[in-house]
Amino acid sequence: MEKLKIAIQKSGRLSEKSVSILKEAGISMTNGARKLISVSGTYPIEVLYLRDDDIPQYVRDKVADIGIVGENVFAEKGSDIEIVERLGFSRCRMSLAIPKQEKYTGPSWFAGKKIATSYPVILQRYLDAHDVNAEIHEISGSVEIAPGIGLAEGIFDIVSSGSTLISNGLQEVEVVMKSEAVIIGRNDMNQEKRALLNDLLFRIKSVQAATNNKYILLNAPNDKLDEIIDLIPGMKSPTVMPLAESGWSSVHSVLSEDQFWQIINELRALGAQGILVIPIEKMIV
Ligand code: PRT
Ligand code: ZN
Repeated sequence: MEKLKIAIQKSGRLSEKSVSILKEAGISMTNGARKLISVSGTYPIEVLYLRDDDIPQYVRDKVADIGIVGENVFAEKGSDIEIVERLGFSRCRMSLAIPKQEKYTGPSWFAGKKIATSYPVILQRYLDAHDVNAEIHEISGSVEIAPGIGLAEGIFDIVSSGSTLISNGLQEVEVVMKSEAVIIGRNDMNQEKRALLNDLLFRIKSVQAATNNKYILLNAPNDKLDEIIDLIPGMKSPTVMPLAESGWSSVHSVLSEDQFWQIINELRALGAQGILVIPIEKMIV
């Protein structure tokens, strides 16, 4: 039987989440010890633990069928492969930054200047799109110190909170791309692997839907029932049951995390009481 080979980061910012996504999808690894390869007793899958930068190449070369990387790594090294699913974690952005005392005048500020980065492909694409001729100085780590030691006039790097830039006396001047963890793959997988991948994606989406939603129970005065039901339409429609006390009903539904606080306030304003909110483990829509 075919196995789906998935490459994930061996150790770094993506590792823990990558392992837990597989685990929540019901795929547990026989040796959690992070060898090069581990197999699952519960699913026809083989996991390869690699440096994130190498994953696109391994997928392109068919050593792995799919991989989990930051979108930034996909944009830099992912030619001939594609994003099959967005995972929504490890969000960050790729930005240009310059010393804070400099006055930024737009992308043309970089004309004729030296920019240090570990992402020359994405940067060159950006410079070309803005018709700017700058010199790219490729370095593999600690990009943020380059201006301070006179190696470059600006940098292009990953930014998350922005505190690394600030502590190095830099200001963020352009956000070139936003990034999140993604599953990458080839489009020429055989039917059996494609079926395994679709099943894995189905499981991952069910877990994601569940974490993005909450189960809600509340008591509603019957004269406000219609308005309350409009606020929490649920997956199909809410369950409504009469309470022992006349004039009241119990309403059960599903509520998305993003709308949560706003809707809770509206429900209270309509007289809803005894609101209980419960996490959902898996959700099949
Ligand atoms: O060893 P390996 O090559 O596998 O790992 P790596 O060191 O190349 O990657 P790793 O584990 O650091 O990051 C993996 C992925 O996490 C990246 O490719 C991004 O997609 C994503 N990610 C999310 C980040 C950050 N947030 C982040 N903040 N990657 C790096 N950073 C760095 C950033 O470069 C900055 O220097 O963290 C520093 C702190 O950021 P601030 O802005 O919060 O100060
Ligand atoms: Zn890396």
